[in-house]
Amino acid sequence: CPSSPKPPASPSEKCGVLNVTKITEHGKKVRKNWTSSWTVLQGFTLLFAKGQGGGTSWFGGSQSKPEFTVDLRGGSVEWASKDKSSKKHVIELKTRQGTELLIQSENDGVITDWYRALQDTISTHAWE
Ligand code: I3S
Repeated sequence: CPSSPKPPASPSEKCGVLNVTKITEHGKKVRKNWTSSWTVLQGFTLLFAKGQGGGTSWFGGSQSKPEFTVDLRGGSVEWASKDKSSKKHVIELKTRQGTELLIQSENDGVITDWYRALQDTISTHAWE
């Protein structure tokens, strides 16, 4: 996180711009709405802020309120199957609360790093 006030406190701290859409909310299917979001992984929480574009903002700045947060504890992450999206490099994230998100980047290095970070975070079970 280049503009973070302090260096990342743990390997599970990560941020960048990703394309995101919800596909299910509280177990119910919702219409896709792909948006480019400034995305931050902090501990067991994934935060999204809309339209941060260049990736130079940080939460706390005037235009950088988290729009949406996801609790990763007890969730799961996998590569989305082709029927979930026609896009390339799509991660499917399911939360214990019944929210499903698709997370995508055109850059496969970027998305692979996110996949690993999310997988690591979820698989530690360190919150237990
Ligand atoms: O799974 P879907 O319904 O094919 O998802 C596409 C739609 O959400 C589409 O918007 P409309 O609801 O206005 O048709 C989006 O523009 C597409 O990006 C969605 O599909 P992909 O394959 O890009 O996730």
